[in-house]
Amino acid sequence: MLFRFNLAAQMLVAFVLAILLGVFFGSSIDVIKPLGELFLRLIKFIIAPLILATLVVGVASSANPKQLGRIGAKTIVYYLATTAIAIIIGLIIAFALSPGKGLSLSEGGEIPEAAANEPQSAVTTILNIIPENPFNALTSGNVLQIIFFALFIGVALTLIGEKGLPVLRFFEGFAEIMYKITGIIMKLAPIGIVGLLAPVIGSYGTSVLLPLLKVILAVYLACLLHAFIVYSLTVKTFAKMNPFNFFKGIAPAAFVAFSTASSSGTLPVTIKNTNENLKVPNRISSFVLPLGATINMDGTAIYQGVAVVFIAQFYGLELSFIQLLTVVLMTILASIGTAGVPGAGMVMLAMVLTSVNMPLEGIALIAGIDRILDMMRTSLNVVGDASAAVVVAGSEKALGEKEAA
Ligand code: DAS
Repeated sequence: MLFRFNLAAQMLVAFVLAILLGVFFGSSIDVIKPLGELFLRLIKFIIAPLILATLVVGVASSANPKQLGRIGAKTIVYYLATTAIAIIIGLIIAFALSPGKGLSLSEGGEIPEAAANEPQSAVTTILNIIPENPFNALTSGNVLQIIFFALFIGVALTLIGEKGLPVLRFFEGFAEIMYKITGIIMKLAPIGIVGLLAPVIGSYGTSVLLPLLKVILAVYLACLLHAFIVYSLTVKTFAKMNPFNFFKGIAPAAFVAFSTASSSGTLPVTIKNTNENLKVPNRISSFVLPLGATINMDGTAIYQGVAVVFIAQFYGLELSFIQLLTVVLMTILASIGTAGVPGAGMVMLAMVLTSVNMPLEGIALIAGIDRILDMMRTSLNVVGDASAAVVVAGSEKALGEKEAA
């Protein structure tokens, strides 16, 4: 019966079940911790190959503006700039609300060893990004070094052109395989949620749930602020479009994204709304939107910024300025590598946490509400893609142009 529900319902049922188990069995519910360990290990298991494949493809399909032309260059710059603004808004709201502050664990509770490492100096952090042996980086799961390797492969692939196509096709196939594996692992998320969250409730009580409401509030508030401030400004400035008309035009796709939590699944509606309601010619939307569904995820960046701050606060860990800069860079790269499917942002959160030495166990705290967060972040991802199409079309004076027959 349970498996007839869609994943969203299963994750919400698992969330409630985890709370009930934690309340009724207290710390003796720790016996099911291995279920949570299983889910976390599966997420760790795919991180390295997922980052390598998705970033190579993401960079290779967008790194060569001259190949993509003026429209491509404008699109990439817009995507990177709005994602950077998004993560900064996310961090500001996260620190303002401080969802993880004042929790029991921050008074000297056990901190998973991953986070115990000393924060590194700026120079060391930057130098350590460069792998002395990229294959060693892959086998040891050194996230920053894998990203460095993937970025170089992606850029080099665009520079060698024809000769690189077989390799690019390999990575495209590899990325599809990794997306499929991510989808399979996400089907186990309900089990992981029970195994991860029930012991947390059992040990710390339901007091840990209040901060989760603040996490939801922080993500929703940051997403709404980003949409109504940043996208209103960009469509008004670059396309002379009334923001009200923009949001009204893209609303159907935003609601589909909210209910499906999948940018890729919403893409047909996004293209339809952008072409028909926002008057973007198909020659622009057919390039900008599919690319955006793959590499532009402002909502995901906001979510990851809020999650990192919450997890650091929960474990009573400080985030240095260098670590915050790393979070900004990682979330931009994570949004390039995140698949447009439900829960992908949570899987890539492991990469962001690892890059700043935060414990992956922190994912346990928010896995239960991931679907609630995913709905809003995916909606923003889609609206952000549409804003790019409008801005690029506006800058090309192409809004409302007659389509070639
Ligand atoms: N659900 C993903 C999407 O479709 C975003 C995410 O998981 O962060 O955009």
